[in-house]
Amino acid sequence: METTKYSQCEMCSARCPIEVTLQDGTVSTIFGNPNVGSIGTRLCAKGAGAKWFLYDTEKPTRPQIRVGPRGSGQWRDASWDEAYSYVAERLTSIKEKYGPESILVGWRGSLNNEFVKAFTRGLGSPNDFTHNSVCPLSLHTACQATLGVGRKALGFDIENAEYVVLYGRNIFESLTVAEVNQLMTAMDNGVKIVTVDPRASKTAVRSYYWVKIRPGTDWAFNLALMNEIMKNRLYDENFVNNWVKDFDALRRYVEPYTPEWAETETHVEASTIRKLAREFGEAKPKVIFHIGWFAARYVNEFHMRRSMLFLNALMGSYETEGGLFFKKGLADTGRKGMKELPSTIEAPKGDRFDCIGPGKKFPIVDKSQGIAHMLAEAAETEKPYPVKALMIYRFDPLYSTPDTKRLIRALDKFDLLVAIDVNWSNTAWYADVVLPETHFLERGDPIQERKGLKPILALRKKVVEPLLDTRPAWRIFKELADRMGFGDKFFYKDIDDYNKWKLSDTGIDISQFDEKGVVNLAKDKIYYDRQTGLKFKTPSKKIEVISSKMEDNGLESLPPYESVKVPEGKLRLIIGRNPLYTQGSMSNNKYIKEVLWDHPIWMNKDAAAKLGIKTGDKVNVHNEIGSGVATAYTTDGIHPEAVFIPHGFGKRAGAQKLAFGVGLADSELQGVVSDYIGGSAAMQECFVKIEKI
Ligand SMILES: Nc1nc2c(c(=O)[nH]1)N[C@H]1C(S)=C(S)[C@@H](COP(=O)(O)OP(=O)(O)OC[C@H]3O[C@@H](n4cnc5c(=O)[nH]c(N)nc54)[C@H](O)[C@@H]3O)O[C@H]1N2
Ligand SMILES: Nc1nc2c(c(=O)[nH]1)N[C@H]1C(S)=C(S)[C@@H](COP(=O)(O)OP(=O)(O)OC[C@H]3O[C@@H](n4cnc5c(=O)[nH]c(N)nc54)[C@H](O)[C@@H]3O)O[C@H]1N2
Ligand code: SF4
Ligand SMILES: [Mo]
Repeated sequence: METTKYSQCEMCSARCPIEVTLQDGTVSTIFGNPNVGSIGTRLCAKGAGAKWFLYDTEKPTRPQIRVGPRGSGQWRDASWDEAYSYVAERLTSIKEKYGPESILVGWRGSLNNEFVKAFTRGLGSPNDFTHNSVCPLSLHTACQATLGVGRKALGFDIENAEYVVLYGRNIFESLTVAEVNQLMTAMDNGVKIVTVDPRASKTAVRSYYWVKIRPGTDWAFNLALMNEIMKNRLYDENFVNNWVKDFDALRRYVEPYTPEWAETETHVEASTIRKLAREFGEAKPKVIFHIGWFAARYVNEFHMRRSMLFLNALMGSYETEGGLFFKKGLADTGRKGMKELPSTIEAPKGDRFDCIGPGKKFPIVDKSQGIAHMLAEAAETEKPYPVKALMIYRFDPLYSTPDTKRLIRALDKFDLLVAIDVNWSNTAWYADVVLPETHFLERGDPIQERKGLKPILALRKKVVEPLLDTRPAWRIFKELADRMGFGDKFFYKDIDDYNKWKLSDTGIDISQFDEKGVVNLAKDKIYYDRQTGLKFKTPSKKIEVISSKMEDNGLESLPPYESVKVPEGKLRLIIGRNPLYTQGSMSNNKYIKEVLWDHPIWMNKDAAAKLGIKTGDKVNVHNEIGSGVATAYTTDGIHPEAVFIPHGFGKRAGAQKLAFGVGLADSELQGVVSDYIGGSAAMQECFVKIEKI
């Protein structure tokens, strides 16, 4: 018998709404949910790989307790009861001996955030942290310091834009289906894509203009663009007068940064910068300087992202058709918000492990995000206190944060490592206990509010019964909390009960999801009034060139640009995603592996020739942090200072037979360097030597 069910994909964090067809209870096809306009209707290759992942047998099939040394891969099966007792007893004794703050809980943002946060609060630890410091943290910090809101408050009306400027934002490969659809529609409408990238990505080659920039110099490029736009009064005066605080300070600041100055620094011709500035000025406000996503690249990332926010302000492109917009949610449709479990539990106070806070190394970083790559330093220095237990949910810090060897040494100082994962991550493989979560098609999760111009609520429902002895997050955290003596804080019976509680103030009933899997909250697009109604949440309620938040914390809002340098004889390792892998978590998928087994290292043809290297040669890639072997691919399509590999290869969990050891892991070559203000790991402050083997 054929049945159709609606859910959400979780092969990456875009969570595309899906329609799953079952034949006699077995998944036959997964497509996009046709009821959701442009964000539905299609899946990417990774989404299609979900079916293989469901029936994959190389993942943990029941709770595992380590019996050999850490990382040896020697495990024994355990019942849930035994695994919970093992974790709860050790957490309790660590808490008694070292205090709750010695327990760290790291997680990648997901629909289950609320259970992880509530659990950490229940433990009494101030130390939960997300994966964001190795993704968009600097961008987020820049948005908060400049606009008073986080990066997620903004969306992009790409379909109606005239120009979309992408700084490495590789929409066609580092993709979400919705954004790809939007950009393709925009291309049909005649949009001009300008891609700034040292490398000919698949987005760069489909662009109107590919700006082959010298890696790490986007800030200089933007300073010169602003110089040209301001000098020639190409900006939106009305918008600037209304919404930009200290505009004159910005004008004075960019004066020395002429296109000629930028040409030397960025290797982009001054005439190109002038031409683009003029074209943007003519097309405004329908110009989007896409603020991007994965900001974890350079030490000056924070200022680079701020310059993008300023450029959008000069174009007047906030809250306009074809520009950026504030995402709208339940509150904008006259409803009350959904309830969240953590808000019912008091947040623990006290110093954090990651040096966030006034007077600390990262005074303006959002502590609700945390800084994952400070793990090693915290364990090494034992400052402000020793850290002893690490619980990880849906995150693989041992693969996703820089300097694997250093982190392993640091993890060895922990008394307890617990991983809650659907698969064998590198971190799970190194843990003491693995609690396997059920595949996303086998479980329900909390309702998601998908904010946008036309917001919706989306619900993940169980599509098939679990095949293995796994449990969903709502149950794992509830049952662990029970064992730890704070089960009363997890008061719901099951996920349906929890979701009904979440909706209880909204006026929406859970049965409304039955028909389409989603509830549409608005018929028409919602815009705020551009003259009076924009929701910047800075103290001045404007876009702050001189940022109150920065100045209050002793940080200079407009510091001088510092020239970028590459050490003699070395090349900069730049990174990115590829369309078939999701970070580190797709490399053992049989469907995906059939299409892309390994990936070569891209080198500039001339730079490679100087080293006697040509396409197909095996090369040794090394530096003071680590080394590895790759196959060279030489091309004109990359700046001579750079070499490129995508993240996702060189995995180390022995149980993953397809992925194990295939390819080069960038995290084994990167040192721990931070953007000194934004808090992100500056992963591309990484230089390597390459030799032919
Ligand atoms: N298929 C797939 N899609 C994904 C993901 C995935 O894993 N797989 N992950 C999702 C996630 S978590 C994220 S954060 C996003 C990331 O998406 P993007 O922000 O688009 O990032 P990346 O793919 O990391 O890098 C994109 C480009 O940045 C370029 N680049 C390197 N150095 C510089 C530089 O100095 N200046 C400029 N301008 N460009 C530079 C690289 O050459 C690369 O082409 O993708 C999301 N989508
Ligand atoms: N060196 C280097 N480091 C990087 C990057 C890079 O390019 N180079 N990219 C950075 C970026 S942009 C990001 S976003 C991060 C990503 O880093 P992570 O957040 O660590 O992402 P993944 O590598 O996808 O690992 C996520 C883990 O979650 C598990 N998982 C997936 N679905 C579920 C689920 O439903 N439940 C549970 N419990 N687990 C699940 C997967 O099996 C996997 O082990 O890495 C960052 N780190
Ligand atoms: S972009 Fe692809 S992998 Fe990510 S949620 Fe959508 S279909 Fe799934
Ligand atoms: Mo990311």
